[in-house]
Amino acid sequence: MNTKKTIILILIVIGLILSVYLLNPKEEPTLKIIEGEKVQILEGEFIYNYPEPTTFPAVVRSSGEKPEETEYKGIELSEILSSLKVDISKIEKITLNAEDGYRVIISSEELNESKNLYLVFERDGERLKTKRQNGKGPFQLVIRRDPFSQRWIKHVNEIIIE
Ligand SMILES: Nc1nc2c(c(=O)[nH]1)N[C@H]1C(S)=C(S)[C@@H](COP(=O)(O)O)O[C@H]1N2
Ligand SMILES: [Mo]
Repeated sequence: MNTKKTIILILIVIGLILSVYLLNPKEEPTLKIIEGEKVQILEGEFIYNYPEPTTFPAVVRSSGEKPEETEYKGIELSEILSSLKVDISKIEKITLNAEDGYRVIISSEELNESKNLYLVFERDGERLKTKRQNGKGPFQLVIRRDPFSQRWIKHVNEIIIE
């Protein structure tokens, strides 16, 4: 009787632990890079472990809040593309798509301006949270010359190169 109860208890505990794992799958963020027929899926770790990310200050103006001075960490867009062997000189435009359907188009002129476009993954030393976690990440494009941040596309999950 007692061993039966113990076994049932152990099974319940195992069931609970399993359900916690199954209901909270650790979603690894990814970024899809599309260039014609070529599709590359970048794992979050590729971005997070990028050898020399850039840190820069920015002022964030979220609607209804006062401007906030922050520090972002990310990678310059043209640099990621070069590291993926994309020929920057042949790009006409880049379309960035987000999880919520938001879309931003970057012209080749903008791409060639240095220190303007950054794919960021950290703000003030903290990883950007996902949309599900009510954050602005896991990846966001920060356009330093767009001070009102309308084009700072949050939750970027696809980059189309044309
Ligand atoms: N994915 C996504 N990014 C987006 C938007 C959006 O609706 N979806 N809105 C844009 C606009 S119009 C503004 S003003 C800023 C506002 O972002 P925040 O309020 O989270 O700071 O995000 C920009 N990036
Ligand atoms: Mo906005």
